[in-house]
Amino acid sequence: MFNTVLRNTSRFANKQVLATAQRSYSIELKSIVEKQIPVKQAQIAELRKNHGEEVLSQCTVNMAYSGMRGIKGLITETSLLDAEEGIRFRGLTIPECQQQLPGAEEGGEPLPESMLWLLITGEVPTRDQVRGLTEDLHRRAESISPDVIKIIKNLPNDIHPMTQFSIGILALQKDSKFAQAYQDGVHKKEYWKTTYEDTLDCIARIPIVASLIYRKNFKDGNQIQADKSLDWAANFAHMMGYNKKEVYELFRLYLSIHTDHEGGNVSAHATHLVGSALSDPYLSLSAGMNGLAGPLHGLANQEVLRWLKEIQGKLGDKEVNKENLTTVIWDTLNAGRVVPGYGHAVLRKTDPRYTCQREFALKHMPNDPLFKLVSTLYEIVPGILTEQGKTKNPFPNVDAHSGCLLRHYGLVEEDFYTVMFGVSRGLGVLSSLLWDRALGQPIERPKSMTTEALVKQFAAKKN
Ligand code: CMX
Repeated sequence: MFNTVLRNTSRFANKQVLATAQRSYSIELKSIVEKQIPVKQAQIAELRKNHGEEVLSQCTVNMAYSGMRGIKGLITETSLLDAEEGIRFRGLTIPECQQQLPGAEEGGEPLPESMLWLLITGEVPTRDQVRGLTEDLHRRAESISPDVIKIIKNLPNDIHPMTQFSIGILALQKDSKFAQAYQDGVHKKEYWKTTYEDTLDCIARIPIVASLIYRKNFKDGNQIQADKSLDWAANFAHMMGYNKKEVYELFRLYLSIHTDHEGGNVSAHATHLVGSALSDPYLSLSAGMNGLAGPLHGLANQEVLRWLKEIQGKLGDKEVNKENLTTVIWDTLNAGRVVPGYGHAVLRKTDPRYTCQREFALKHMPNDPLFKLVSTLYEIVPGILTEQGKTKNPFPNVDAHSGCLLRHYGLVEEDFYTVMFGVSRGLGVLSSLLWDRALGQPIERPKSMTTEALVKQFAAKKN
């Protein structure tokens, strides 16, 4: 229905009316943020006045040597992760988002624009607000610099798509309004305004960067122009060359659920850290993407697919049954490798992002052979990891499922999967960065120690 509405709008609407609508909608989002900023600032001032010296969390020596797991030392407003329950985006679980956030059609998957609105404002948008945001993003995408297209087209194909994506985001940086405003001597109270502009410009343009990388690396190299009658996610699928209704729905779901996972994960933390030096949103996001490109983080979706194919290769003509799979999983573990797509630094249950993708598969592709393999692995991997006794969480994470869905619809190039994750993650980490600027978060600079200093510290205590 949403598409039809959009199509009808773009077909019949008087251009001037549409331009007015775009302006008023985009200003509406910005003005909501503007109104929220003093309220949040006052809330924080009150909290700090009353509780500023209270201990939030302790840091033991073990924690310092274990990737700072469990130390509460960051403020991220957009989402919160519970070890048992999974992610809540501004207080809403994934099923609640699926129910409440406007989709392209009644009962359909949420539109990432709806999620973006929620992440930025904490409010569920109306259908009209989402439509306005979609139009605003289309308008912002139009002014992507031709230089960016040229840079991407000239990148050699043997550079990994994630590296190309990071380079592409850096190429967009020359249009940073924040960087320009800073050079012009903008007052620090105004930082958030150009961060807002960069955030929306960047989100509008990264699907062009990503789809161009895809077309160049894996297809005929020709850029497919945007279809402005489509929403942001469907248009991304379209620019990659996929135009089925089911693919549009998959993209909407995929690009909504990968947006945010509170602040401590590598991509969110890296974006926040780099942004804390007042590096602009493009520089910050590119840094986050370099973290997402690690195999223990976002690249795991690529690794899962490679591993599934490896399993299929090893089994050959043998039946895919629990016994055969058990042997293959132990082979992976005994080779000193991780089972990709399983485990998590915070979660201790099956990731709800896995569950909603599984539900999508059950609804749209229940007989897909790879989905059956993924499902059988779900039945046995947790038991094997528990038996091995190392991982704190033997259950699947988001990356265990996403590849088999994409592959089902013909998106077989697993080297590209993390780029899709990155396009989505941009929405969450840039929304957070916007609030970092709005709240005047300072440069991040935790204290580090040397082992020698710690040894001395404890020796001194003993004496
Ligand atoms: N397979 C095998 N061993 C695993 C494992 C897995 N899936 N998950 C954890 N372990 C091991 C760890 O490597 C570690 O071993 P050592 O003691 O030998 O170093 C031990 O179990 C304890 O690890 P943990 O505390 O349970 O997990 P961490 O918080 O250190 O790491 C994560 C979390 C995600 C990096 C880890 O579970 C992992 O490597 N998983 C596989 C890769 C993956 O799917 N990453 C994607 C995560 C989601 C995302 O960010 O996109």
